[in-house]
Amino acid sequence: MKNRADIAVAGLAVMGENLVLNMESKGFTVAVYNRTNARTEAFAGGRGKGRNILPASTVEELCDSLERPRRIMLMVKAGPPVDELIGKLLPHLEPGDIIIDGGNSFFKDTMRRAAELQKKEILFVGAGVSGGEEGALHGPSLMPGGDIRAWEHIRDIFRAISAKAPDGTPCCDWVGPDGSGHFVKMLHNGIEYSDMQMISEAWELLRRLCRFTPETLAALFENWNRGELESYLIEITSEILRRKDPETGAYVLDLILDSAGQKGTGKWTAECALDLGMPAATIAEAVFARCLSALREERLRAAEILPGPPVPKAQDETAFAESVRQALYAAKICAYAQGFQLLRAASQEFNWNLNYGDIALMWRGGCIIRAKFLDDIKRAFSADGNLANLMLDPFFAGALAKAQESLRKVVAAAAMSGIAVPAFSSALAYYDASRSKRLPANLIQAMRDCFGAHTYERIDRPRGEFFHTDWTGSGNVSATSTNYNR
Ligand code: NBP
Repeated sequence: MKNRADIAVAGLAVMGENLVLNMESKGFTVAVYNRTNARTEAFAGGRGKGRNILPASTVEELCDSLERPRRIMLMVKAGPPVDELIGKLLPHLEPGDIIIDGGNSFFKDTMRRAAELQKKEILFVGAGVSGGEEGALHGPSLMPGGDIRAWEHIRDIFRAISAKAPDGTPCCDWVGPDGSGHFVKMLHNGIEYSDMQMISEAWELLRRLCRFTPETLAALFENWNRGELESYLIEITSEILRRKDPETGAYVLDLILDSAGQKGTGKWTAECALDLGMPAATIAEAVFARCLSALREERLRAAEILPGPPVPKAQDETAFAESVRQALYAAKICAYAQGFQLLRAASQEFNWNLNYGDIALMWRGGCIIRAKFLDDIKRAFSADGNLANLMLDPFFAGALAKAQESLRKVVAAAAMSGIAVPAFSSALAYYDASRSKRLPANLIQAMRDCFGAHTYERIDRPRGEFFHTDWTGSGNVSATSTNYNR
């Protein structure tokens, strides 16, 4: 074993431990530290035993055990623990050393830390790590961003441990400056929320309108996984549908309470969309859908009071199932279009100069939203790096032209049957609003001007000129001095 380690991992909960084992299996010597030393000892004497792992009981010992420049990857709970640990490490570091935060930190915290550490000449990297504990052990998707000078020192380790796409390309590339790596990871999770919600809505429609059995449904999803919807989430859906509880013999899915949890990255994505004024409505709907599902007691009470229509059986189940498949594909394109629109807005707002196609490639392996579909997104952005909206790429525009009718049919059938499909509905509304030459927003502007003298622009005058009408005849023709038009 080498005297000095190639890299350190601080934080030995499930993600940290698995990343260490992954790094070690690729030939790197890894120094390890955990705030509670008993965990370090348990790991070194357990899963880490007999491997090229150097346990450290203090941060000082950890820093001493590393090659220079030091590379220290933090795998601790996001938030104050990251600041606390960085504070403990700093006295033992030298200019040029590298701290990588591999946790799910909020990208604005990463931007703050990057700026603070830059003053101390420490190279800070915020790396999104996706794929859960399995990914950490066998190959995660890695999305590092921050001080570009760190990349040459961590590239080989990161690419070695990352997942590989079906063509062998590592699912890891440099994302961009300061908080961009963590932003991209957050966005990945937001998209994951919408993917999961839309798949669940598709399943609900097939179950209730086609009355398919779990076995038929599982076979259907398996079949879908051979086409344009091919993805990890569709694959696990068919496996989940088949799984039976060994004790009761019932399908496990039927035993699971319909109240969805969340850890907050979907909410962050929706908040960022609001902050940047971007219509990522389907991602936000997926977050709200989980919130509504969690209000189970209220739903049960309302179910006794609020009426809805009877749920009819689809007349041609095979045809309806195909419409649901196409609707899912169309809605997925709309949700990803929203995600990339948000990414573009963030890139412009923070001057990150992101490469959207390369980001799509990083998600092809290891992570939860891995899908064949991402290759088409890469192709779209390679053809036009300034593509304003994914839906306008010729391939996706063509796919939407084919599938939009199915999305309408399915949303209409759901509405007439009283089945809530918030993500499908919101994707359709996004599609239709995005292609509308004229929206009813002129009435909104008129109302705002009427009650608040907020002014409006006119279609027969240049943009940037603002007008006010004396709607009530009160003689007040002066507009508010604050420009509320944005
Ligand atoms: P947790 O998020 O459960 O964090 C536990 C770790 O944080 C332990 O090592 C704990 O040390 C350490 N820690 C805490 Br809590 N407060 C600390 C402090 N003030 N100073 C130093 N260490 C502190 O672990 P995880 O599930 O392995 O996730 C690690 C990171 O990776 C998180 O940011 C998570 O969001 C992210 N992530 C997780 C997944 C996943 O699937 N779990 C996937 C992708 C990313 P202790 O043992 O002394 O309490």
